[in-house]
Amino acid sequence: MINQDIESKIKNLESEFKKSIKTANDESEIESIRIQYLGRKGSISNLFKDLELFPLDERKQIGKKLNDLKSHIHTTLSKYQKTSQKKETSQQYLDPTLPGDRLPIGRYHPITTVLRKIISCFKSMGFSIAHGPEVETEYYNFEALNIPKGHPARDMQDTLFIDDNIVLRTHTSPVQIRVMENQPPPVRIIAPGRCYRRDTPDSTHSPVFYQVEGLCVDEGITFADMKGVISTFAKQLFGSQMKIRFRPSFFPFTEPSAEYDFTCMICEGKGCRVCKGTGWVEISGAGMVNPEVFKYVKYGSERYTGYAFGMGVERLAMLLYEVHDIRLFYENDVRFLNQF
Ligand code: 2NL
Repeated sequence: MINQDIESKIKNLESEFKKSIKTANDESEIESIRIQYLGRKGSISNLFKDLELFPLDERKQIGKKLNDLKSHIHTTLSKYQKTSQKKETSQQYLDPTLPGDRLPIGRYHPITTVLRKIISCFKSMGFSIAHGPEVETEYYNFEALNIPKGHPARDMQDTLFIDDNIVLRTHTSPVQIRVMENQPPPVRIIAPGRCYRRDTPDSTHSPVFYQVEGLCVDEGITFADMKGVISTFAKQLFGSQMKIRFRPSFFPFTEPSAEYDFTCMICEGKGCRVCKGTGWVEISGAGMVNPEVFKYVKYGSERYTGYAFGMGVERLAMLLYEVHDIRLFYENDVRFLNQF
């Protein structure tokens, strides 16, 4: 072999390498080119073996050329390898055949769902929906409901004060007072909304809660009308086997007053832990509007009678969904909220 032969072999190898690296499509093709040129039995190794046939001075000169080619091949291969890796990950990311990401879809908060059920039930019985301010005067929150200053009910309800005379409403009754102030009978409304009390949170108390109050005033309205309305509501929300019962009670704004219970929906009245073996669960209070309240809104109590009732939305939601801690509704833990 003569000097020119091996030099042209080196040149050919270089141009051959340049061509083949351009056709390499992925990492495995680049790897097989690497083995072909730089492997232990590859083209570069073979040429180094040929080198032994040359005298020392020529060996140095040709060896340098061979080393240059070797390092050129080496750096070119690693460049290609890097860009190929990038290309492969970005191709994966953009692969249009992959299934799409599911869009997160929102849902109603369980309290909202129950509130909507309650509202649609009373709408179907001819009630209108009334709203009012959450920040109220003591007059609307207490006075007009026959709860005078110093009355134990004002302490009982542990009120949150904004200012002298200004409170966060402790119930939605002030909405009903405002409606009666602004329109003559007949009135048939429910007032759903947020209320506030200075309670320490526990499994059954939250300082923020929802209430729905109902009010019906007209000529000849009786306690029996209210029993019919509440019984229809109980059956619509919990099922047709629901029964209701009333127990005597006292509120300053109603006379007579009662507390009402539903059949325990957990054990269907047989007696269980939730109803403490009684078969009944307490819902809330109700009664005939006290004529003292009618005086404040200038309704003639000779001509008109009315009933009013309240209900706690969280309490109904807890019974409907078997939730044992009211605080879960206000912690916004999506693991809880996603179950509804
Ligand atoms: C409860 C349940 C109740 C009323 C609310 C009411 C409203 C007006 C007049 C008379 Cl404007 N009553 N609402 C009546 C009975 C019960 O709420 O347990 N409250 C302490």
